[in-house]
Amino acid sequence: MMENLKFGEPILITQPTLPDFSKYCSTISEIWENHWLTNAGPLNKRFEDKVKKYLDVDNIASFVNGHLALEIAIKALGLTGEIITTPFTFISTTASIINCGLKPVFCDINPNDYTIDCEKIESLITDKTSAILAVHVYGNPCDVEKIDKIAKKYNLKVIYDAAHAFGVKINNIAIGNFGDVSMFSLHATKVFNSIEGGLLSFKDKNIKKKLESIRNFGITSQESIDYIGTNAKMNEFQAAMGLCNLENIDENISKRKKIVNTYIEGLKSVKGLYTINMNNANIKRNYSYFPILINSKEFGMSRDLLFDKLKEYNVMTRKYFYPLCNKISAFKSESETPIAKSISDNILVLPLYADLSINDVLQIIDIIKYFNKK
Ligand code: T4K
Repeated sequence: MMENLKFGEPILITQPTLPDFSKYCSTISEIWENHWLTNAGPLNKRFEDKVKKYLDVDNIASFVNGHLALEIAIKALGLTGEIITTPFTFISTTASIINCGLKPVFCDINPNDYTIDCEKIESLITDKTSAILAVHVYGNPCDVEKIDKIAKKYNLKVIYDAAHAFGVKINNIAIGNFGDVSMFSLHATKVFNSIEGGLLSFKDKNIKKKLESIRNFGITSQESIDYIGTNAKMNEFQAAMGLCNLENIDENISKRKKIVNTYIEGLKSVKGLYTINMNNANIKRNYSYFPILINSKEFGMSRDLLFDKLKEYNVMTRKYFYPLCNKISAFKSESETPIAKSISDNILVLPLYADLSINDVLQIIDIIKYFNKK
């Protein structure tokens, strides 16, 4: 152990961004004035308006969390049968399909940015397929043009799990404008948080009422319940956090960018360690995660051993996303997705959050380099 490299306190994979305390207090003081806590309150409405502008989309609805938003999107689009999706994601994506009584059909990913491999989608389409649920994993945009072409050809709906992609743009078009519906997670661990929270942006403004009704038990008016719904309303404390954090979002993303560039520069000479190419000029990124891929032979140590060793030095990394969603014990799937398996077995996500100091990043790089030399 190189004692001088060990952190005194654990460096966590992430740390939520919090607004100035007095700012939050003054925002929530409105709740005491108007005695409105949840169920589409005034702060919630203000938040929806502001975040819609920030995300540069035509239609938006807010939810208590991203996961329920995803389930509600599936229900509101009236999907049935099978949905083609990626196994390389957080379990929420797969669970949303299964919880709605549908079958996830797993498509392999591409090895460059780990999003769904569009060349492999068509061979998985059957007469039961109703949609493609793709994930902009780590904020890397899917090939939205190819997915759109396939969806049009086979008359499928497209949902993007954009949980990681808040603020991302492709060719200056905000990412929530692609597909039929996009889901953004506003969980504490995300680039932008409302404590817990979720958003759906959607193309067809006619589904707005349905989405809002399903999030409120299917109630459409005091005397009519037109859908079997759930309770997925964002409360006023969440909306207040969203409003406050929205003011700092651009500053946070630029701090994250600096951290990511420091990692990339510091790690580029490390043998057997690969990072995603971030140099596509047409993509505006949000720097939500920093994954590294370990080739154990070249690096001299497996991903799992590196994970353990970094922990000894108080660097808390995560194996996002391991296990793969088609290899979990709770859900048996026969599908084989070799590229996703190899990425999932060798990926490690390094600590990244706006307030992580550059000195700490440099120290993490030194620790990784130290193991690389051994
Ligand atoms: N789709 C995708 C692709 C997703 O990644 C997610 C969520 C969803 C859908 C569903 O959206 P939500 O329903 O969550 O809005 C975390 C998050 O809980 C989850 O939101 C996220 N993806 C996933 C990738 O990461 P865990 O199990 O890793 O969380 P946990 O509790 O281990 O926290 C991670 C680290 O963050 C810890 O080191 C501690 C730190 N932390 C966490 C919290 C909550 C803090 O420092 N403070 C905090 O308040 O899932």
